[in-house]
Amino acid sequence: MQIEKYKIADNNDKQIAAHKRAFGFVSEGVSNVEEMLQKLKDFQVAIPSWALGTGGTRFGRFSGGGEPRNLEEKIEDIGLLHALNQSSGAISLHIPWDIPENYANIKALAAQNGLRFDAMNSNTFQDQPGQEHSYKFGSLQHVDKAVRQQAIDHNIEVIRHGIELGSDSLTVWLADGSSFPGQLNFRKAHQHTLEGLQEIYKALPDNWKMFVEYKAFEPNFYSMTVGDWGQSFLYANKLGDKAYTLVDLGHHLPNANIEQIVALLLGEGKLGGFHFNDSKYGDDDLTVGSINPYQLFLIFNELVEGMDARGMNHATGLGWMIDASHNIKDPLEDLLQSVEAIKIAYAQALLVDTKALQQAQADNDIVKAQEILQGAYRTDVRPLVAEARLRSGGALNPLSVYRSEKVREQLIKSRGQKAVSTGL
Ligand SMILES: [Mn+2]
Repeated sequence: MQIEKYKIADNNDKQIAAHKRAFGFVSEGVSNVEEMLQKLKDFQVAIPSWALGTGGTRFGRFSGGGEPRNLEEKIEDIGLLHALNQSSGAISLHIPWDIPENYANIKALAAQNGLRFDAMNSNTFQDQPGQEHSYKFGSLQHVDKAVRQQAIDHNIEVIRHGIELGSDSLTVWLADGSSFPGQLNFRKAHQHTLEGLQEIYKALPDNWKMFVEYKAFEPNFYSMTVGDWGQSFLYANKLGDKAYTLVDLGHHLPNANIEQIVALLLGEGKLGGFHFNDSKYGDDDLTVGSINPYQLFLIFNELVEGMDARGMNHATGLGWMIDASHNIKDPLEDLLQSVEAIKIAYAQALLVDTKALQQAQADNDIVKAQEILQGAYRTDVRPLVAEARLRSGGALNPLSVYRSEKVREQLIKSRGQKAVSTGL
């Protein structure tokens, strides 16, 4: 389904007077409001193909109905989001869940929906039907060379699909590790993994990037072979200039200082991409900004400061993606909330008076530094984000249009109550 432009315009008309008042109020306090709106318009967040269906836990999965049944319907769903928020202009595919049957048709459909293809994601954490060797005891780290080769070949196949679609990056997340002391020789596991990544790296086209994603625990519970930013950074450094660390917010041990990790990786020129989500305990895959929006703001503050210091374009300098999939919300509503939370945190970070903050740091004026950060954080930037969206042709309030147009009801009508998306 599609939401006609006039319906978005009708909805905007009803809210425009209130919006203008709120926008006028907040924009008076912003010195470079036009520049800021342009940055907000340019900033796009990729949607992963696996976030469009209801996720599950190991205890169960509760489908909400009307989930996309194939790649075409996944693209249509992201097209819907993008029509509403004008900020979800990319899709990130997962192989083998989303192998295109016809590249030209898929590319045309994506273009119709205003979408490009973001990072490609490989999968060596599950066994697929007909697969020769099992990943039960790991993939690139495996003691058996044949298993390692199978995982290498799979990643190279993913790159080939990506080339056909016009993607320019590969994200490698490995579930490799061990669940019990003594199970694994750490040194050999590391060496095998490095050698496997090197083989995959060799198959990257010149203009591609490779993102090495880390995760502190799960599915393995004693050790992860790419378990933290230090391990990922080590691999990325050894691989070469096209390899980068990817930070997934949910992949840290509790209370990790993610903003500091981001600052250091950016400073070293090795931060490649981002997976947004939120968590209370671990890798909870909750809606971005739903638990700790202040941390999200602090991360964006480091991103903006660090990217500006290196002269990087905020919109294109790093890979921005949501990576969440949970059990009880309508996935499309969740994604609208997630993108909104990201843009709010970005807008707040753009408001930080960097010069004044640097002066406060130079003066060791901690109180002033906190006032500057929290002054930006406590500004209601929602009218700025909405204005940027309005100027791009989106909805002032995407969620209210989604609900008033009864999108989920229509998707259930056309796809069925029992339609279940591929993925986790
Ligand atoms: Mn991730």
